Amino acid sequence: MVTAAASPTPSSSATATATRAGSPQATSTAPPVCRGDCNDDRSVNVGELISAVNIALGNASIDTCRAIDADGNQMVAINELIAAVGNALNDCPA
Ligand SMILES: [Ca+2]
Ligand SMILES: [Ca+2]
Repeated sequence: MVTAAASPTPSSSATATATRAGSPQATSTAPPVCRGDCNDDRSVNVGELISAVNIALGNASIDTCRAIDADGNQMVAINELIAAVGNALNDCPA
């Protein structure tokens, strides 16, 4: 009597633990967000305005300039562009 107890069980114990660390929120002591200031240097330059326009047109990802998105809806509206232009012409809010 042959007892075929050959059970090739591939022990696939690959536990993929994807821990998502790090919140995208800034520190609580940060000054007010300077609308359109993509690189967070407290000023809005022409390049950042162009980035904002490109996002508004759908030619660039919102990830290229999160600072332009005031309401966080992943899109750039006219009022957000105007705010960025205002910060470019004047100074960022302290
Ligand atoms: Ca800037
Ligand atoms: Ca928006």
